[in-house]
Amino acid sequence: MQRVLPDGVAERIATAGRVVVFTGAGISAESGVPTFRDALTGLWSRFDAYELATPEAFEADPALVWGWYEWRRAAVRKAEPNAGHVAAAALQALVPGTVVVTQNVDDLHERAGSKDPVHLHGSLFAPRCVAGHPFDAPSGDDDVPDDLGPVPPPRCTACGALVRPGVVWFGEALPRAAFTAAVEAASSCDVLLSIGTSGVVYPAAELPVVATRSGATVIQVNPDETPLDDICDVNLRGTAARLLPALYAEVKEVTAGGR
Ligand code: BJW
Repeated sequence: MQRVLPDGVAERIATAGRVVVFTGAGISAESGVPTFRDALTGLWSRFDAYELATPEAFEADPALVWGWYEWRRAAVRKAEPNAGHVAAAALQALVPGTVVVTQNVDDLHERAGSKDPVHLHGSLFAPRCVAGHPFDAPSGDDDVPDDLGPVPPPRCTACGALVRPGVVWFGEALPRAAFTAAVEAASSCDVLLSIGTSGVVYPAAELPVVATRSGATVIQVNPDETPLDDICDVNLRGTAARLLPALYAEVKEVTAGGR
């Protein structure tokens, strides 16, 4: 396999006490899950994902926002983890102390075998009512049509309030335990891999900066430039499904004593 890492970086990862694999929507792009920057398709093409992911949008039109999340939930159910998710899980198994921290609300890291990924922005699979009661997601999602439009959200069986997606929208606080774990991991790691994130949504985008300030080596994997380029020690230009397996193979070779 073609080498992608500069000299010494595979050794640094292989011998790290702690590695943080920090991911964004780009890692799921090659599984067919659209990123936030991608234009939406079909019935959703006249909407902007960033504008739908707000409490104000849900308040103004709950059926519109709930329908969009149902459509996305069905799309994720049909998607499979790609080689990038698989390599992230393999790296976690290879280098003890590796933590996966994701901004994604899909479950592709878990399905690829990553252990206890930290979800900073919640999950498509944990809806709750607006008063905070958990709600059992309906089964039979595979039957959701591809052209699903607005759908009125269900009502909470405990209190009758509207059910909303269990995700973090703009202006909402990140789950405290997840964010604390992520900051702790970023400030104590030796290496942070920032994969497939535009690095513009805060406070998650602070994590690579926290790692840099703490003396970690920060490696970015992204086909495009991002605002994080300047603080990264290594910028690997390309897709996660192509570059992460190559990165993993180099680290594995080091741990096997091959270099
Ligand atoms: C590939 C690829 C391939 C493509 N391989 N790569 C400081 C400064 C300025 C503003 C703020 C600030 N602090 C807070 C704010 C406000 C705001 C914010 O950040 N605004 C900015 C947009 C300006 N932040 C918030 O509101 C946060 N809350 C908060 O701060 O609360 C304060 C508070 C405290 C106490 C009480 C109350 C409040 C919350 C942010 C929540 C973000 N939520 C979303 C939606 C989640 C649910 C859902 O999925 O629907 O999270 S928005 C969206 O952005 C989603 C993502 O997780 C997140 C990040 O996006 P990501 O993952 O980077 O995706 P993209 O699409 O942007 O980029 C994809 C990248 O992949 C690109 O770079 C491609 O090139 C690359 N790519 N193919 C590798 N194959």
